[in-house]
Amino acid sequence: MAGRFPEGFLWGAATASYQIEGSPLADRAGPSIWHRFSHTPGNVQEGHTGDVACDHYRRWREDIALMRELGLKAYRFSVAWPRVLPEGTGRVNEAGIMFYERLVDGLLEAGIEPMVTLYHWDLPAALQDRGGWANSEVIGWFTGYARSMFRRLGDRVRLWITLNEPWVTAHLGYATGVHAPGMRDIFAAFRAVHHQLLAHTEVVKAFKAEGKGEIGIAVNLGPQHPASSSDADREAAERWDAYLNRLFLDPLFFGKYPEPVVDRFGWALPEGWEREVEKVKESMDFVGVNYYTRSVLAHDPEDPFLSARSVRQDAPHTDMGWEVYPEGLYEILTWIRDRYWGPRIYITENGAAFPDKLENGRVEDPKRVDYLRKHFLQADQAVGDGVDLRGYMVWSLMDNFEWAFGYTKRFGLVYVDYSTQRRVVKESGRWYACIIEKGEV
Ligand code: IFM
Repeated sequence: MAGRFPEGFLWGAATASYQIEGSPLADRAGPSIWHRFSHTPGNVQEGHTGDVACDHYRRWREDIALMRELGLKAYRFSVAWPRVLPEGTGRVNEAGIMFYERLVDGLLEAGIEPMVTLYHWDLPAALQDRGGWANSEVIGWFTGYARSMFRRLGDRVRLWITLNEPWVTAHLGYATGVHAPGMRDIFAAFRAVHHQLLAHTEVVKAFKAEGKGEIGIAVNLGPQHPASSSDADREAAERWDAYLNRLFLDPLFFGKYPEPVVDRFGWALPEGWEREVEKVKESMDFVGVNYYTRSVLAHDPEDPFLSARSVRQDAPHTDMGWEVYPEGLYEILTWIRDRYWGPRIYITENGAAFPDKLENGRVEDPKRVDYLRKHFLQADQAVGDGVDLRGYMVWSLMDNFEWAFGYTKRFGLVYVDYSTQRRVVKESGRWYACIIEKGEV
């Protein structure tokens, strides 16, 4: 099977600020919730922090050269809000914003289209002290910050993403506490859902009033399959589907929260929410899809959360313990096409972690090549079946700080030797460069 992607298809790679930049407090930047969280013992594997990461804050020129070597057409990165506004609101920190201005100019000079994510999890710690995403004031804070970014970069950046994986922010950050800010409060998690939806919408409105280009959201999605044909397993899978896949997209397209989620948590929608959520409908230009795997679910009354447990399949898994399931990408893309009337889509993340080794100056990673090839083919099939797919950002450009796993998981097309900061293009990176050049899988 071979696939040809449309002319102008945006092949790229993605990263995020806290995961690669390092120097989190440089040039008067404020601390983020991830700075605080990673410096609290017990939160991140092996006590790793983002203090140095890939040192991209200082090596960004070298990293643009690497992107050129790979032939990337686009590069998705995020802005660290506390570099631009150390306290989260107020006056812009010139040195912080200049870093991103230089990065964007460098990308454009190299012929690489920047795709900018405004929020990829590094909230200014000062705003967490005021409740973070659980406080409705965050809508105004986020809009103010976004306006500053549009004003400074809007003349050069065409592609914008408001929030990365808002479900992860709410679920892992506020419900299970595995991510910053480390809260375990399901009601705070729902407030974080609601406020992210409203903040996203306000920012889209601000963009439409002033900006040129396209703006969307990046959501993490994956098929939720039942482990058997029993009604109980089917319902367990439906609950997860509503909670993971539809929690943001249903409000954004239909102006309504998915019923199974509301029912499950005995969640009487707070006063005014039903009315507010109606207004978040259909405001953006595209859906960004972050796809990694699927889940297979069985009903489990012991599970306190959604009465469901995930059943491991007899199939290859990545180093994250995630099943390799390329068909799921086709399933998700065509599901979006059918359920939400065929919106424009970018794959804003897809990739795999494997325990790569640097040997004799080379990194052979055939499993990643195989993973990517199979996913590209599924994407191609979806394009053939009418999905309006415009681009594909591989996660990740280079190995980086994988949140609670620290540096123990390697997702990069480029290997990073953290003891020297040497970068080595992996076999998968070379292979990807050939695909981009030919425009064919
Ligand atoms: O590293 C993360 C990224 O920050 C968000 N999406 C999933 C990736 C792999 O876990």
